[in-house]
Amino acid sequence: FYYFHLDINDHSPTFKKSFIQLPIAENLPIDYEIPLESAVDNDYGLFSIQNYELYPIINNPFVLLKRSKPILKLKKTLDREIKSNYLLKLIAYDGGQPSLSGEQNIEIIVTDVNDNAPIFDQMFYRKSLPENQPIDSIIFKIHANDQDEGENARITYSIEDQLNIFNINQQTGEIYLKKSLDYEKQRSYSITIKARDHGIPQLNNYATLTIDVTDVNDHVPNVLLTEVNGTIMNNHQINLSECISK
Ligand SMILES: [Ca+2]
Ligand SMILES: [Ca+2]
Ligand SMILES: [Ca+2]
Ligand SMILES: [Ca+2]
Repeated sequence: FYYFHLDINDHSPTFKKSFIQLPIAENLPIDYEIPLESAVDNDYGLFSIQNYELYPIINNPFVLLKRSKPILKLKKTLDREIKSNYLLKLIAYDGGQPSLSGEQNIEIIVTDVNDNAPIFDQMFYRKSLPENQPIDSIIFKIHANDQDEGENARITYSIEDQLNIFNINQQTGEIYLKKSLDYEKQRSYSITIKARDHGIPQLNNYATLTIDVTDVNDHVPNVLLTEVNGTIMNNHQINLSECISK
């Protein structure tokens, strides 16, 4: 009993780990509680741990609940797309005069949830194409952006319509002409393009591409010859074989 009165505050509160990382999904509900490990102080009574504090005070989505052990409680919704990590400091104090303390740094890593659908740069696109546009040529490139990360942001493009006249590269969004156009048959096409991500569940969005087919002069050989003759005569000598091959 004599020794009890002689106890001095010769131990500081100590955390088992001075730094911990806590991965937490961005859709964690408000008031969710995350229990933390208590610090240890080998002194008795008041000289043992009396209090915890959590920093920073502002710009911290968590508050500290002080029960028998410290608990983080979420008070603001998280959004990984805005802020993906928080550096917090938990300090344990004993009741000595002056009090001794120990601290633990906590990195909150906000992990991604698929909460954003791909967004096209535009909802409506328009493109003019001559009716003699070569098959398999790239006629357009469409682009959508997804703010999530990893698979949640990986986009696959597809053409929804069954026209079978256009093809799309699922990864790049490049659109190809698959069949020849004919101004006399159809002057305009409207295709719906879907962008989906690879999250669970998948999210998607749509855009519309309107293609206007433009008329091309039927007398193509005459036009070409005139151009070839004109160009070459204005420059150097006439290459007869080139003229004939056209
Ligand atoms: Ca102590
Ligand atoms: Ca989010
Ligand atoms: Ca997200
Ligand atoms: Ca997404």
